[in-house]
Amino acid sequence: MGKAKRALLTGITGQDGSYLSELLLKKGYEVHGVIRRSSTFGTDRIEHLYRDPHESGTRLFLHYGDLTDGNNAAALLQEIQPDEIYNLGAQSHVGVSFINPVYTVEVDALGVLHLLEAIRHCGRPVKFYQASSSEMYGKVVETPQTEKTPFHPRSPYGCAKVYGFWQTVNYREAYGLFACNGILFNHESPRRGETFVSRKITRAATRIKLGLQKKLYLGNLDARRDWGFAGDYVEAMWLMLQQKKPGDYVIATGQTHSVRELLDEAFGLLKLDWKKHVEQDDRYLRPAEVDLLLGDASHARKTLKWKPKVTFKKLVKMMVEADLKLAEQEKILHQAGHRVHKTEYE
Ligand code: NAP
Ligand code: G4F
Repeated sequence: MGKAKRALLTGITGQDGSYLSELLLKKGYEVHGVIRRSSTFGTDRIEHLYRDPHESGTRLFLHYGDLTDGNNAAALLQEIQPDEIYNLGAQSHVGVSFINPVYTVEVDALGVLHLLEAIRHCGRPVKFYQASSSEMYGKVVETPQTEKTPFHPRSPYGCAKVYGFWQTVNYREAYGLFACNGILFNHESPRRGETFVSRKITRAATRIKLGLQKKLYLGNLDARRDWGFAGDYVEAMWLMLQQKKPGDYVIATGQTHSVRELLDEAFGLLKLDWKKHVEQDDRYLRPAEVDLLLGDASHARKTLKWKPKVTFKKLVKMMVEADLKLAEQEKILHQAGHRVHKTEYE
């Protein structure tokens, strides 16, 4: 048996990091993930994968680090000697990027450069995946969006991702690095962060159903997104790094839906009328909005032989069912006298 491939993931504690770790471990990889020091545990999404490091057979290893620290990137490469790096770490909330633009750029733009520089100087061939985003299309100049569609970012997050995209292309062209951009359109799951609109809706709808919450406050209901399932999308990331040549790929479903339609679907599954529960709140409006995203993943379909398996309806159902279970557990706690409270701030 050959030596197991070694992957290094930034953002391993995030939605995509957890699904990608599962996939790579199944494929026999040794997986190394970067985690940030925090005053509370932030490893819920990978708890089911983690084993005590002293246990034999452990293939998931965690290392402290931060994308803002270039020395850390170089040291991790030296220590781990990975074959593949997946850069999933980011301040990934578009709304928050308007509030913390400089920090967002330090992590989402310069963080990419730190990793590329570390690879360039490490003296080994390391394949690199950059988590680029459909947010780069912003004020879209054509629909659907492909790898050839020009970018027009509409947020500090979008601008930072454009920087990371071009620096990845640049290191590929200038230094011959095997570096790929996945231009991923919105992808969700029961593990999605609770302040992104899909999860905010499925969490609230299920809590409202069980009497744990009365209202849901949202921003722009007219925005349209191409929403897919995160579990499908991480497979495309891996496929990109298994090709003969590096490249850039749009990953999307080719269907677009409005936030309103997402509300119809989620509340509809619970036989609730969302109009009775949802109120608009200007706090959730952004200084500039991305009105419509719709991706054309023909290149990935043809070259990677990748296609999404989970439809919009199936995705919303999966999220509603998972959140209903969560709400039921909350209700038991609530009935036992525990305080069940959620802070809404994004
Ligand atoms: P996510 O759930 O928000 O996870 C982000 C991850 O980045 C977390 O593990 C977080 O760690 C880590 N992180 C944040 N700041 C960091 C820093 N300074 N140094 C090191 N790590 C840091 O995001 P996701 O949905 O999994 O998305 C993964 C990547 O794909 C991101 O780069 C995102 O911008 C990009 N993307 C996402 C989508 C989407 O629809 N989900 C679409 C296109 C592109 P903590 O757990 O400690 O906070
Ligand atoms: O769920 P969202 O916050 O996702 P957004 O802004 O599209 O960004 C996500 O997808 C990107 C890919 O295109 C990723 F790169 C990025 O990291 C992130 O994962 O918002 C979706 C839409 C927006 O138009 C927003 O204005 O929903 C609208 N919306 C309406 N009310 C809301 C809310 N968004 C949030 N987060 N919270 C609301 O209350």
